Amino acid sequence: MKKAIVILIIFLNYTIIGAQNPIIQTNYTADPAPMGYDGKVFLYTSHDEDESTWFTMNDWRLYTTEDMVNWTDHGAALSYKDFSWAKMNAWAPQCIERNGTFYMYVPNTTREGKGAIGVAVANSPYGPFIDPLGKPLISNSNADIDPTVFIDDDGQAYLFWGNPVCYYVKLNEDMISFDDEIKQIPNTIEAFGKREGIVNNQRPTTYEEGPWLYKRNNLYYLFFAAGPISEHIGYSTSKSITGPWKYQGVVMPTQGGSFTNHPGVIDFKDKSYFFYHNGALPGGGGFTRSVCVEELKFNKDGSIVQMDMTEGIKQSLSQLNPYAKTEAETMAWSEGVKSMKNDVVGNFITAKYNNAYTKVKEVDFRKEGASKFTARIGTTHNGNVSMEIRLDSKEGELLGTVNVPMTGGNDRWELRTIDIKRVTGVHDLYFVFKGKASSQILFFDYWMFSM
Ligand code: FUB
Repeated sequence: MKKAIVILIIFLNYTIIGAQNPIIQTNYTADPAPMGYDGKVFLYTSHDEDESTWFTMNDWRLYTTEDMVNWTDHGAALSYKDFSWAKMNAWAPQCIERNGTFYMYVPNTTREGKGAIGVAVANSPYGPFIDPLGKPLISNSNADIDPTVFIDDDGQAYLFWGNPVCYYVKLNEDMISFDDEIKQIPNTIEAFGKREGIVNNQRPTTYEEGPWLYKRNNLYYLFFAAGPISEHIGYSTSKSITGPWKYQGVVMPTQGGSFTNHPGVIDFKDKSYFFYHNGALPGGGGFTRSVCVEELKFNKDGSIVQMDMTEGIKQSLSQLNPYAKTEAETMAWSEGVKSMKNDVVGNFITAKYNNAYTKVKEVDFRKEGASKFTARIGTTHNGNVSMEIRLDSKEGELLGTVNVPMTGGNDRWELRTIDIKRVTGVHDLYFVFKGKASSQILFFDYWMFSM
């Protein structure tokens, strides 16, 4: 009975009501680090491996959006293996742009077993990122996790990080070195609020980990994952980035089935957004987490309107053009789908089982309408593998069915064009994958409509 109720809740949550959270369903993701750049949100995340029972985390992934509802998977942007000195634990990252160069700050465990923060540099937000130092940027203590980077209006960059205390240092203009001494924000009740529950001398305040810096109307905000565990998100403010910080309260209470949480905040296209993670996907939990986003609102006095974890952002910021090539790994929602990458086509998706699907939100076919559909697609299975194109729900109006050619592998693809029932106006688009195989029913790389 209990199981049936849980299944019903998941069904109502994700299928009927059309939830957008968690925003990534094709992998377990955590520790969101959003960056607004060039009209897009670049969302870097850490990555919980499937079926993890510990923090089994090997790489950092990248997702982008222009509309806040359809996200494109760019695969792994960086791995701990890209740092010669690192042996594991690709934990919470953050990337920032300075003068056209991108700097990604990441924690790793060193080959000697110590916590450390490295920096990787790229000419593009998509990478490739390389380690310019060949050694950690910070190797200060075992508290060296969860870096957050911030460039103030005067051009001075700062790195903040740490668990169970918050350290900070001024970075040099090259962003990969520092001359200033490392300081610690005094871990006082005034700065971070008093921790509830069992007295813990090492953790007297709510500050736990995962700091994130943000500035609005000349006020600095320090968001952080707060204890006791299971974590909630709290925040402090200051008129100066070096403090003193004043604890302001809870941003998001403990919710969502993961014992950690992690904030990431940006302004994008005239709104502010709060990213976090929970354990809400099927199979999710403390070591199989998923990134979500809410719109962040402020009171008139600059304080933050406390948020619950919700179904997420339902209104797209702009409509998607179906007459331009769109990657199959661009989606607002999916079930039973995994993203993959190879050297032949880059990122693509595969369907894990019959009736797996992806949804693309708010596609504008315009008054003129479309009557043809093209996809790069393939399968390793003989016969009866197809992809249905439907409108507005998984069972909605059928525009057409692509019979998927047996190409023999995801290194071999065919471009298929079919006639479809004419479609006009704005619709959510569903690709529903059909086939009898028990895994990897088909491979799907990109699609476009034509008139
Ligand atoms: O994802 C690994 C660790 O869990 C992060 O570094 C913390 O912030 C917590 O989310």
